[in-house]
Amino acid sequence: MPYNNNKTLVRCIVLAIATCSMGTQWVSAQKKTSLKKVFAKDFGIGTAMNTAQIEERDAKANAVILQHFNMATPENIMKAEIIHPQWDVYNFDLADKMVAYGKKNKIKINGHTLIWHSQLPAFARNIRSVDSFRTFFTNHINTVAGRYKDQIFSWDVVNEALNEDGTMRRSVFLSRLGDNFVTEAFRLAAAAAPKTELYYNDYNNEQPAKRAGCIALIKKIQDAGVRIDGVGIQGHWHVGKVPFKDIEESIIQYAAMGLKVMFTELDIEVLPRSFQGADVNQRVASNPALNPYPNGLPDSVQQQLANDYEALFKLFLKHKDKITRVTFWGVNDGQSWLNDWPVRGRTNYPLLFDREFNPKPAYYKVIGTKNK
Ligand code: 9MR
Repeated sequence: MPYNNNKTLVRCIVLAIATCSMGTQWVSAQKKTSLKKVFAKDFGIGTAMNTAQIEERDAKANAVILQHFNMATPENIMKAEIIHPQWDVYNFDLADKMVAYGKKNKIKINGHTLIWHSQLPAFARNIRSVDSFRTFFTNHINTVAGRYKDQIFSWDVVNEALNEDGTMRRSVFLSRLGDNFVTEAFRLAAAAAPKTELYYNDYNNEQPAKRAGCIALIKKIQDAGVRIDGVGIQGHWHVGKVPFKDIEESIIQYAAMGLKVMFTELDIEVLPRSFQGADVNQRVASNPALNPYPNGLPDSVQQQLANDYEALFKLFLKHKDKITRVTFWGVNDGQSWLNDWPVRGRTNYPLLFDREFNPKPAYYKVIGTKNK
């Protein structure tokens, strides 16, 4: 019996040492690599941040953010609905916290977003008079861009003003102000925040028809003598269907216009969906067939995801002279908006870190692109 007890004890000790050393290895593997360090000479590496992260209420997320990212975009809290809820009421609380977080941790903040048809406060949607709407538009940009003029690095001045065929989206801004509203937004932002970089941001603007519309829109701003510094390609793509050729062509064409090119909301989703893009108004009813991996991602899909991310970063590195930033739309899979869109309550896996904040195979492939 004592012999058996001893054997058990020895086994326990061996197991404890092994577990401990695996833990140490995991921690040191985590410690060793860092996205922002690996790509330091190539482009900035960003993440979207939600409220809990901005308020540092999520310690694990905070550790990952500090280790891997040197740029960040507030996922929601600088949108008009939150920052400007009523005609003469602004709520800068969380935006100020985000700015302070960036300053404290040497993370450059991209403001998102001044003018967007979605997440508009109800009062703005209901303004009927053109003059009043123009006053709202002007006050909003002056006040918000003005407040952060020396504190944030860049603004997505206008977000998603285009349809898939490259025509202007029939938004409340278009109907009240006409199609010059984009140029006017950039003119106001440039005056309110002269040192902040100013970008136009959209999804699917790597697709040929929408890209042509985007180029025409930006040319209009440039021809008016108004400053625009760059274009954001959001990068909401689908595993196995990442449009590499269109992305490369877009990087080349946008850069040829003198613009900085950036990938602003990158994620690669793995769940079934019958359309591309990121129009938040498109919704699909819940159905178990649309949520095939509630308990984990099969290896084959995990590998495909890793390969897509690898190919994407190889492409980014090939054009690193034109690309200034790559921002992921979230820190880890659990936080992603894609768990609730276009179908609510699914289990999606679109980012480089899993629900426990462990790096996924895609993470290692991305890091590995620098060694090839
Ligand atoms: O990720 C954001 C999600 O939390 C919000 O519910 C959603 C509401 O409109 O907006 C998401 O972010 C969007 C971004 O602001 C603009 N491009 C598309 C993004 C995904 O919908």
